[in-house]
Amino acid sequence: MDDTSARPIEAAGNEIDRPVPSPPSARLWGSDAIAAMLRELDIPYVALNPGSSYRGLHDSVVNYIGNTRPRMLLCLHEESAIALAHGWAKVTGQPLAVIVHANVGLMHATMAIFNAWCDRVPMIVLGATGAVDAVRRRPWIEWIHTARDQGALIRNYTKWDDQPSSIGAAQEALLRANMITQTAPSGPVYINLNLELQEDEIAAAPPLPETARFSPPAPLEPAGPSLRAAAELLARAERPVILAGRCSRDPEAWQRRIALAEAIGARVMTDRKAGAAFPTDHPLHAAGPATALSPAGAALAAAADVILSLDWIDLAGTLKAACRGQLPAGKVIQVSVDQYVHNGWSMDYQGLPPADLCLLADPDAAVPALFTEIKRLRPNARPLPGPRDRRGPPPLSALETASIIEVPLLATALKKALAGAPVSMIRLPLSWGEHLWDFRHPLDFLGADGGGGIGSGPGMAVGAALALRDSDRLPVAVLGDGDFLMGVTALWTAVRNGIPLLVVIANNRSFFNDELHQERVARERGRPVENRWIGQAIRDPDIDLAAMARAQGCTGIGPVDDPRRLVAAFTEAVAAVRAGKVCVVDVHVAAGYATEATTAILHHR
Ligand SMILES: Cc1ncc(C[n+]2csc(CCOP(=O)(O)OP(=O)(O)O)c2C)c(N)n1
Ligand SMILES: [Mg+2]
Repeated sequence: MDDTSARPIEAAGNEIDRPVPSPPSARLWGSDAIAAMLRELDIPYVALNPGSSYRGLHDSVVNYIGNTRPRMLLCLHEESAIALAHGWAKVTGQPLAVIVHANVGLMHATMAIFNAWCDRVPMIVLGATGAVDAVRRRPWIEWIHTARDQGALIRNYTKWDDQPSSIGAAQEALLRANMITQTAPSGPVYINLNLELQEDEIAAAPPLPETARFSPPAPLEPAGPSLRAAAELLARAERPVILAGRCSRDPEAWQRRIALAEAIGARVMTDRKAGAAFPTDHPLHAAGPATALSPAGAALAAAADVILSLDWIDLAGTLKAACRGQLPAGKVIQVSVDQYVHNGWSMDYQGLPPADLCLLADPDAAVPALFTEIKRLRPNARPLPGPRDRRGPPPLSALETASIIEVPLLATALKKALAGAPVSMIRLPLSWGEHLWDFRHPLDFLGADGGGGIGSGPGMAVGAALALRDSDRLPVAVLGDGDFLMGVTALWTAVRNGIPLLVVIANNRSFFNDELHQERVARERGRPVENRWIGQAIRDPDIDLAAMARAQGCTGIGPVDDPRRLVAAFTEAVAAVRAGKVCVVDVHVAAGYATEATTAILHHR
């Protein structure tokens, strides 16, 4: 499906953590049968942080299935384990397995699971609980780590959870989990394995189900009157706009989106909350990728006669802002299956968008069907507009004259150091402007964290870099210092497992996003904006972020605060990553966001 899929997933770095073989024995335990079923799902890795509640399953993964497919990836925090699976899924569209300890491990994992839920990515989370039978519970600790309904902790932001009470039920639960998590809209699923189920001896391994007969369903292609009506609207449109939201990493689907836009001459907007969905340097690309539409993008959406949303995140809010609170004048076509997972707890479903036509389909399935119908109605495409004047990063000479590193200069120096080599931008910080980098392939940019939960950056970067390890792309994550500090120990897993990765820290020594919020409040209340940094700045002492990286075996460079040193620092970093290292460059940047983001926070646009 993408340029990593053809390569074997088991590659460099996988020779580590080989267990010595167990002596031959006819004895079996429940967790052996569960591990055997897990192996049938053919998932390459299981990210975990250990815990006694799943010591049975842990033993079976190591000693019964030999720590291969899945192979363990030890993480230093459960949030990192989930974030790693999240990053992996953003590249591959496929689930990894994660195991977390009873109660407390799952509690640590919750924010990351919420991020994965909001980002609609698949993953299979396994957990455990102390003995359900109270008579068998070890004193104290096993009582603390047993809950009546552990799944309740995360039920509001998972697609499904279960606590099977037999081996047969556990097998079925794993098959069902695998199907549900991969059916769009994707989302995390959770299976809680109680201690007895894992640790009771069993007479024989039950037969394994035929996994192929329990595959996730193929996405439905839209057809019939709604499809024809949508195609007619689009074929006749004079000023069509496409809002290209949550789309896949499939290069063929990418090409089909371009063909659709060209067939009707639609102006296309992209979103930085989602991965790259349309080439930013295409003449029809009109705005983004940004968190909110730029004024020019908003004007186009307001003036459009037909708006096609390809699973655009927060369509209602976007249209409301673009049309200054009014309903859009143009017809709206919504292509999304997202409503299948909307529930009463989480408002991540956003406002209710006006939709004159709804195609309950995944964008990848809907675009070819729409294209075929449109071509029938309107065989001749409109001429493309001239190339757009995209600003791009400041020129190299700016590094010579600047006295301080503004965030756009990171792009300038990175571009120079990469010298045209293909990269995947795994993550970009809030301070990154939409004009700084072009995306020409679905793996050029992977989007954001889904749930806005800070601390996911390092873990997601490791998971994405693992999925990109055998591709020709250099994985780059540009992270805020706050995000980095909350998840920094995720990097150890990358070093341990030989996963090359470049992390650039846009280190403004602050949780700066919230300085802007304090400024806004101060302005509203006529109070001193000079105080906005109090309770926000991460200074005195400044933290040596490169040393935190080095302490875990990464190459750590910085802090770099001289603009003239930036290209050399990035060149050294790129060479380190090419040599297989995890490299962190701590860059002291000036506090400040791109104009659009600043305006959005200060003026609530
Ligand atoms: C878990 C969590 N805690 C707090 C917040 C609120 N928050 C949003 S952005 C942000 C600042 C992030 O700091 P950093 O990563 O350094 O980025 P910067 O804004 O400085 O560019 C905070 C604290 C959050 N979104 N998630
Ligand atoms: Mg910061």
